[in-house]
Order: sequence, then C-alpha cells, then structure tokens
Amino acid sequence: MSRFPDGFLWGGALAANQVEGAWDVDSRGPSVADIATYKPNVDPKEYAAHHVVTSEGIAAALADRDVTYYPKRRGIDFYHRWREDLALFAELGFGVLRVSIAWSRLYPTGEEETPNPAGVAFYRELFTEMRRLGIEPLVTLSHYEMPIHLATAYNGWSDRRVIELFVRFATTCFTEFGSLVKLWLTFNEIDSIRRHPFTTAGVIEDKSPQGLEQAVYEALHHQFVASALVTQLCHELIPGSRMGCMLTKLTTYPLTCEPEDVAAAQAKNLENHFYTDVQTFGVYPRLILTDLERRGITLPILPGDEELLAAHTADFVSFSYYMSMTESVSPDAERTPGNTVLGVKNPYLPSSEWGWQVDPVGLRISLIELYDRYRKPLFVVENGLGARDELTADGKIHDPYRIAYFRSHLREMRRAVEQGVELLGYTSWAPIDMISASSSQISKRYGFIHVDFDDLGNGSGQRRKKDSFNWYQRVIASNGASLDEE
Ligand code: BGP
Repeated sequence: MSRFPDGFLWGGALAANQVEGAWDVDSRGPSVADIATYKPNVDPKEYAAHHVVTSEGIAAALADRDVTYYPKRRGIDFYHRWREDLALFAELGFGVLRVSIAWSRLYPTGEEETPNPAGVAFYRELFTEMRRLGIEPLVTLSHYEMPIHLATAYNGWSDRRVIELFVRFATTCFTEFGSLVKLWLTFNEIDSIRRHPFTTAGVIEDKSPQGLEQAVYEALHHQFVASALVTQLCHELIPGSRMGCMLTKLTTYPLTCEPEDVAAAQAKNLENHFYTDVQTFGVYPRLILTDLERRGITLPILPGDEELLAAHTADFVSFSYYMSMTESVSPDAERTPGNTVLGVKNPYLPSSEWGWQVDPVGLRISLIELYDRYRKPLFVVENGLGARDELTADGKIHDPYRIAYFRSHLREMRRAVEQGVELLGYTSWAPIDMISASSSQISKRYGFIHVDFDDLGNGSGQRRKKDSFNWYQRVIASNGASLDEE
C-alpha cells in the first residue's frame, strides 16, 4: 500500500493559547497561559525548571499589561487573521483542522452563568468557515487555557466544584457548535498535569496545604470525572459525535538490555499509559492504585465516580508524538530534554536544537503499542519539528530538515497502518508558526507557513509558504503516495 486508506483525515493542529492572541479583546478573560513568559536567556534545556508558579508571581504578571514578554497574549494574531490562515490550510488540502476553544473566551472567570456572546460568535464563524472550506473541525475542549480566576480562587482542578464549571463550558460548546463539530477531544496531554500542574490544571503549590502531589492527583481525578461527564453529554447532545482522549506519547526505551534498565523503561511506559488507561478502560489500573497508596496519596473518589468512569470511555485515542525517550538506572547516563521531560540520551538518535531526540521508528512503535493496548481507533494529533528557520533575502524559507522529519515519520506511520492499525487521521504540529508551549518562543518554528514575528513580537505578522508547504500539499493530494518520491 503506498497510499493511506480512503477517507484518511490529513491536516494540522493549533491551540488557541498559542495562536489567537487578543488576550483581553471582546471580553475574553485572562487564562493560565497569559502569565507564561518568554525568557530570552534561559537555556532551552532548562525551561521545565522555570515553570514554578506562585500566587505572588501570578498577581504580578496580571498587573503587568505589557505583552512583549508574554508572547501567548499576542500569539500570531490568529484572532484577527484566521480567515487568511484557513484559506492557506484549505490550499494545503486539509480534510481536518484541530483547534481548541479557549475556555476563558467563553467564560472569562469560569463562574459566569452564561457565555460571552463575542466568544461564541468567534468560534461559530471559525467553524462555519472551516465547514465551507471542506475542513472537518477537531476541537480540544481544554488545551492549557483555563480561566486564571479558577486557579487563584479554587486552586484549579483540585477543587471538585470546577467539574461543574467545566461541564457548563462544554455544554455551551456542544449546544452552540454541535451542528458544525462532530470530533472532540477532552484534555490535551492529560498526563502533563504531573509535569506542569499549573498550565494543565491551574494547581498552585502555595495554595495546596495538602501538598502539591496530593493536590495534583485530586485535580487529575476531577479531570477524569469531567472527561466521562462531557463524553456522555457529547454523545447525548450531538448525534454521531466522537470524543477522544489525548496523551503525550512518551515512548521510552531501556538504554541497555540490563534487566534493571528494562524495568526502569517499563515503569515509565506504565506511568505514561495510566491516563489513557483510565479514559479508555474506565478503571484505575491496580498497579497505579498500589503505587499511589504506597506514596500516601488518596484519590478523592466519591460514590458513583467509578461507575461514571466505566460507563463513558473515550471513542478513540489521540496522542502527540515528537520524540522518544530512553531510561537507565545508571547515575552516569547522559540526559537530554524532550517535550517537558528529561530522558537519557539515546546514542542511536539525532537530536533537534532543543535536544528532542528524532525517532521516526518510534512513531510506528507507538502506534502499534497503543492500538494493541486499547483496540480503539487512533488519531495522531501532534507531530512535528521545532527548528530555527532562515528567511532568505528573496523571502523564501528552505526547510529540507522539516521535510525530512515529516517524510520519515509519515513513512513509518504508513507502515503501522499497513500492519493493521486503525488510524483516523493525522494533524501535524503545527501547520503555521506559533508560540511554543514550553518556551513561549516563536523562533522554535514548526510551521509549513512562516509568520513574520520574532520572539518579542516585532514584525509584520506576514504569512509566507515554506518549501515544506508544497511538499505537504503533495502528500495530502496523493494521500501519502508521494512519500515514496525522494
Ligand atoms: C505539546 C503541546 C502543544 C505544542 C507541542 C510542542 O506538548 O500539546 O501545545 O506546544 O507540545 O511543544 P513546544 O511548543 O513546547 O515546542
């Protein structure tokens, strides 16, 4: 098979907080993303350590109306330029576009009884135009865009009352946009709550007298309950709809065949799968429950929760894949960063400028592993290469390195499909340059489309096609057959 199955959904993925900007326009409320700062002098390998958030830091950031060092407040001005961008995505031939709905654009504090009409109008126009262009919306309900008021007033998802507020937000999304949107995702990279609990769940350490780790698992349980509730609602309110869960797939290899290395890698993979296990099997894995008990963590499970989780599981499993990891028990093993993680360096793999290890075979391994585990359709909703692109004097961007990354990964993805993996589609991260989630840089460019902004927001915002634009356009037009061209 040189082509993908008929009806395979080719496209790209965006996140509202990384593209929209307009952070305080048309009554949008501040979100947890709006205090993320660009740190021009921090080694990209150290960014994860800079995600410590305090109540004092939040107050200071919100008092600062400047946008220069808060890149997510301006994004790439998608809020005003989205028609031009959709036209470019349609020119690429997209059958699907993944976007998120910024919770704080519909519910500025999260507590309102009714949604912000301007926010509803924006997303209705966006989805209507996508449909007109023949692009299927794939919509993430929560992609690091929680109203920051819910973090400061409730300590985020650690407070069970946030479930009801999220259900109110999701119900608005389903009733307002259900005629336009059939494919939904609950929580982006739900597993990332342990790596950056504020961004993912609005949890703040100095508001967690129970201890940060206990607060994180309380928040995670509430997100699992909310995930089941909105899956049930989605099915009830939108006939023919499908709700997926979404995981950061961090496939981890043992550095050697020394059994303790193998056990260390196994532990990492079990922990990574825990989240989609709950959302797909509808039950907490016994190995995880035993480990939590050993660590003195108590899950706030109320009567009825477990029945809810079991009754409303995900229809499909989606995931992001950028790089693979390696693990070893050796204290001397050299480490390298990945997607907000720090793994052992794999001597067989090259690394991106940000240290992420490039492993196309790892995508095939991940697809086979997840399909065999869950026996449900899969969807690759993030995959791509962050790199520094150069704009030539004549306004071109030659990015053979990005073409090479995608060609190798898509070939391996096709091999997994040939082996029988049921794959619904693929949305690259990202079709257009945007603000990086972890570093708030735009200079870490992912797009097939270049955006003329620098890390401090200087530039025209002009969109330009990179060489990879035409390459991906051919991949889509040929449904993958052009991947065999050199
Ligand atoms: C994932 C996020 C995306 C995207 C991606 C790339 O974790 O779901 O929002 O940002 O990472 O990472 P980064 O932007 O940090 O380079």
